[in-house]
Amino acid sequence: MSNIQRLTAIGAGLLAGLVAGLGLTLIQLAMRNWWGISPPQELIPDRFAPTLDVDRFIELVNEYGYNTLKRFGIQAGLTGVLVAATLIGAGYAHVSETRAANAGRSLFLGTNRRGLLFVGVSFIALYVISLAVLWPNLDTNSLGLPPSQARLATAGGYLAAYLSYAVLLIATYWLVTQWARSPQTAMNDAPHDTAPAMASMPTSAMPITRSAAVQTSVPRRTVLASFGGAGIAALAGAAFTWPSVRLLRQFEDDATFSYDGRRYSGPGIEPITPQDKFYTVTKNTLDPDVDRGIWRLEVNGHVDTSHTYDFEELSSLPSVTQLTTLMCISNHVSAGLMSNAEWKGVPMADLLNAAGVKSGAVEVVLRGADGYTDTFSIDKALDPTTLVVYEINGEPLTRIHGFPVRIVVPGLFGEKNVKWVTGIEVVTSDVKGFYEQQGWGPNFEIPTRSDFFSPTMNSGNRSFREPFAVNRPATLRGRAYGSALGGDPGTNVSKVEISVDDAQTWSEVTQFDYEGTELTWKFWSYRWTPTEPGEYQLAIRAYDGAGTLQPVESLPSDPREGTTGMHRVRAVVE
Ligand SMILES: Nc1nc2c(c(=O)[nH]1)N[C@H]1C(S)=C(S)[C@@H](COP(=O)(O)O)O[C@H]1N2
Ligand SMILES: [Mo]
Repeated sequence: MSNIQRLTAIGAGLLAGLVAGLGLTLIQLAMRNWWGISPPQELIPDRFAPTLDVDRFIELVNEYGYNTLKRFGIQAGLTGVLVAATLIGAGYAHVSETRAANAGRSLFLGTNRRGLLFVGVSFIALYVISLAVLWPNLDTNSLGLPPSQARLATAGGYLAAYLSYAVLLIATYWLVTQWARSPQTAMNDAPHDTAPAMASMPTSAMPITRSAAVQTSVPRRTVLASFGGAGIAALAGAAFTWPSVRLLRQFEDDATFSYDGRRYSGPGIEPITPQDKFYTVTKNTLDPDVDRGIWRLEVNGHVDTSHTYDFEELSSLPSVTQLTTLMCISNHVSAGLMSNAEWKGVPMADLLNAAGVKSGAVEVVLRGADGYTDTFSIDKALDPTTLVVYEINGEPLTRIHGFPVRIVVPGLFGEKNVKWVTGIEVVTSDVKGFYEQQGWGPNFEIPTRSDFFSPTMNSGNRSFREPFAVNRPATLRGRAYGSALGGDPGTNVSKVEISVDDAQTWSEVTQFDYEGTELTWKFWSYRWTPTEPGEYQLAIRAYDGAGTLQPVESLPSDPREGTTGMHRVRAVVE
């Protein structure tokens, strides 16, 4: 085989691999769409994000933003799969076209034993590696299949997808090389046509092998014809590209980029956050779109009797409604990754008691349809305020807030409030959830905090936008949230104090526009009448129900307590 023929073959292999890779991507996107099966391109970032060290993770998020990291993860995954698919195509061409391989008889679609072996080994290796590496994440299913079924669905889906790739690769390569041969030589050649007659001959005695046939044709024609083949392959590629691009565009519209990190803050905020304004955080690039009919909740692990609930059974159990404030651990002082709502659902304790928690239980592990996991202690799980909820402010949860069912666990950071929950497993050891593995924690209790939200501040909430007027009363307003550690019984925030002289002297705030409950924030207001023009440094601080002062020292982002500190705002009086 001449060098030019070898190069032509490798080129055909690359092309066939790329086309088959695009086909694979298309099949994966379709499976994601129809059956909720997350492809490796989506699970690999999920698999490795938790292995990042917490400080590195905070650094990366601060530098690039979560959305950029997600985009990078998905793009790297999509590109990686296409590159791998293309290289396997080249490998297939190389192995198929060696003299030894061509000396054997053709099996079907121009394959020979060596070529088939190469595809088979690549297929098995990729499949086994995918399952082994992604094992912890295979229980992801965006339609809401419970973990045990989701794992089977994903394993089956990968099998089908990889097999499709193998068949596409062989077929496309055959198409390209078939075309690359001139009509006459293709007729003389076609080893698969003549093979039956020669099957009984020793291979070495075969008069015409495929490479021999190619060699007998005029090389220039072969090269020209292979351009024709390339054209056909390019057309086939385009046929895959078009729907792929369409699906990718739909993916972009659907992706979480537009709402991940949505905040709720500013002078207009209400004590109870409307669902469509509720702050939003998700690890996902594409959130689950759970089908309530398919969705199930498995309660299992260290219990007497496991049970799987469907939505109807869960929502027909005795329910409670409860006001609860949620806050993300990445919320900055006075920022808006915090909201309050009225939740309706079933106490987790009812489900656990029905299952019968065995002695020795330590934690519950919660799983979401997106493969997210988090944990808290069995005591917290059995606390009557820890809920498995399906309504917020009297409406079903929307997709982005965990439809159809999520966890609400008062006093613990947002990440413990697992959305799209499909599994509650009782365990006897200290298991680590998605972010916990990075090194966050161990307490996850929202510390007592307070801030100003009105009047309007400049970005960063460090100064008021408009000057205040001498001797004219102004109303300052803000929030206060007390740690669940204090305040039992009674309200969590026992006192709020304000300073207008740079934290030198403090006055108690006595007006509360929203008292809330022991599980929620409060809204406070304060009439301030400055008597002298000048610059003022205002500050606010709160005490929890046990009378403990909030953390006042500024911690930019602490893996244990999140961002803490006292909110200080500059005011100009004219
Ligand atoms: N399944 C699942 N649950 C999840 C998350 C997630 O990515 N997946 N993010 C968590 C984080 S970090 C926060 S702060 C809250 C945010 O809930 P919200 O978007 O409804 O406000 O959900 C938590 N629950
Ligand atoms: Mo969060």
